[in-house]
Amino acid sequence: VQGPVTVTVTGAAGQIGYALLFRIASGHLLGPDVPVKLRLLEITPALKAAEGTAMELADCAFPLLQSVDISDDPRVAFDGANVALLVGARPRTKGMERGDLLEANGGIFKPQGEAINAVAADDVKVLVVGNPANTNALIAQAHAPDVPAERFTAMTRLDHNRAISQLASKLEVPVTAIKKLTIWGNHSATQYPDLFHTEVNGKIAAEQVDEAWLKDTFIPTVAKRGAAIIEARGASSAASAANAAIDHVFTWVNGTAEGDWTSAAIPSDGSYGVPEGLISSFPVTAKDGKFSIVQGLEIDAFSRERIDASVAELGEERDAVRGLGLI
Ligand code: NAX
Repeated sequence: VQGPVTVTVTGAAGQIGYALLFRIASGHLLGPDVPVKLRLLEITPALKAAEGTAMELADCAFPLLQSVDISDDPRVAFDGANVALLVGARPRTKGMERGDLLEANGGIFKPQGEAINAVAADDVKVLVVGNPANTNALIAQAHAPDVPAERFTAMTRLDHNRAISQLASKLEVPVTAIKKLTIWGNHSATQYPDLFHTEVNGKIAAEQVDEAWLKDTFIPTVAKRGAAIIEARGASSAASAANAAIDHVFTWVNGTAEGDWTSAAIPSDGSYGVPEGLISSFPVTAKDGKFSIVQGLEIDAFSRERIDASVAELGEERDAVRGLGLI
């Protein structure tokens, strides 16, 4: 039997936190045989709410859950973390410019990066969920020079899962018939869900749908799904986001299936013309606890244009946080 894994969750009292913690504690993050120690980070005013969630966690009597600790100090919360889920972030509020948003998040992700560098376990794996996720991951990474850069990732798995679901519904196939879907670029409206390498029962997806649906329905539906959820539910996606975070880490630790890949935002090594160092979504496989970018895919002009546009946005965000002295 494996020893316990310490999982730190930030923004633990938020709505994603509420959907996430119970699944971590029930064994869905790492596997049904892996005991878990939870460490929750919240801002001081939300500590009481986090205590309430911890009471409910206790009331589940989860066999795998060994402990729950709560703190408002990153140096305490990331102590010994093997997995760090950075969910808490500063949302964009009315009238806020992008620069203000990036600066406010710099104030969160810089100290968290420093704390991870100082006190997390040597094998720490970091997933940033809080938006703007890719650039927040870049900020945290910049302040954790002793942690290998590739351990900082950002979440595009929700976009990936949304795209699979939309395609499955269009072609009236089960989601399990779909393999090798890719989300490229930024977790934002510029993201590019690519069907040109996706296989549906072994055949290329883009050849099974008409071009107008792909361009005018599929791509915008996936990219704007978050807004559609807010419109319908009156609150942003939480359970599906938590589910995607679980999927991202489970895949990272346990690997992708033979003959398939997934999407994750990981530091670019320059593949597919994405500038080195940008944390961009790619087609990735996972093996032995490491993500690798799938190599050798042919990118046609249609895809190239969309990948370039999303990557250009990531470059602008990087330049902006650099200009603010955050990286
Ligand atoms: P909530 O506002 O419900 O919860 C956020 C929590 O973070 C709050 O409890 C807040 O007190 C806490 N927090 C704020 N600053 C903190 C800090 N410095 N340290 C620790 N905790 C802190 O938001 P929720 O709906 O849970 O969403 C969380 C984040 O996920 C948002 O940034 C949201 O934009 C982002 N999302 C990212 C997605 C993705 O696919 N990458 C999809 C879902 C979601 O929109």
